[in-house]
Amino acid sequence: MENEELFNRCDSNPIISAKVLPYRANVVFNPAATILQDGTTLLLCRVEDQSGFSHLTAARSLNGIDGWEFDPVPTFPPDVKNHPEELWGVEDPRITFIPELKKYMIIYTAYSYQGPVVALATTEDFRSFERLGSVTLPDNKDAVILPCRFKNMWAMIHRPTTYFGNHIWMSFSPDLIHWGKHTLIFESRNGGWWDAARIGLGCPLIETPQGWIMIYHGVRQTASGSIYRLGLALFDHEDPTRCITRGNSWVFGPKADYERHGDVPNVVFACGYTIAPDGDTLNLYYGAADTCIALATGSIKAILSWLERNGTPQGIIKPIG
Ligand code: BMA
Repeated sequence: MENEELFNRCDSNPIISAKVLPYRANVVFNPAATILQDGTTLLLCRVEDQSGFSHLTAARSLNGIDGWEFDPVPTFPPDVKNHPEELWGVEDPRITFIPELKKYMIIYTAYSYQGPVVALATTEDFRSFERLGSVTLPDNKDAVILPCRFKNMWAMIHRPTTYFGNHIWMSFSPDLIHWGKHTLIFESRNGGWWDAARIGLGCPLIETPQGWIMIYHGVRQTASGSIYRLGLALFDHEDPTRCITRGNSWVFGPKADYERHGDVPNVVFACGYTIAPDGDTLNLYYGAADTCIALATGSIKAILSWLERNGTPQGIIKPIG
């Protein structure tokens, strides 16, 4: 195991906190991220109000670090009348631009009366949205749609909670509404591992010639609560159900004060990144302690090389000791 920092925290962290929002809220965290056609960085932030429910609000910045302009009112509030599954709010969005549809797909957690479900919406401009509704049963969250079809089917990664734990699955659909061919692709580990208590997808997968990089969160349960950290894995480019290699150690965990202290201490939770024009620099936007938004930068090349040196090649899914 190497003592190498793959991600560097931005000096102006945390870059967004509730006090800079244009309206009163408790916390702002776990944003989705994308670069718009004019080069603006857009974050779709999860904002929790003082009822405890979350909605999504867009923030735009020219440099992706400061000068954030927020929509004056919630951009994507729960629509309980038409979508009862959003009763207790909408949380943790991820954005994928789908070239075939020429639209952004937003995939988010709808907090229903029966628990969290995965829901989809599309947009062209982050001002008007078309909801496709819920696409899973509860409990399910931490989902993303891949940007292209595989053998003519759309692919979705998600994290159902079952009697056997919290593992990552992939499902397929001809129309983005009806999903099947459910395949277990990535398991939480056992015993003393840092990612033994629970895992879930973090950001949309990162496409590289070597395969799809997954940034996922792993949870350790301790006497004083959970610790959320980030780990890495690589999936086959043609068959994204096949994990090629999995990093052994976490690569980013709570260290800074704003990650250690907040509404939920000891949490780094990434739902989005942007890639700089050099095609390599990764700007990772993450929620810190469920309270604010921070930024760390990394390099895709460095991630791939780290995985080669610090990963365990994965075969078919089998119990991990
Ligand atoms: C997860 C999600 C995240 C949250 C994390 C830590 O289950 O609900 O929204 O950041 O827990 O509290």
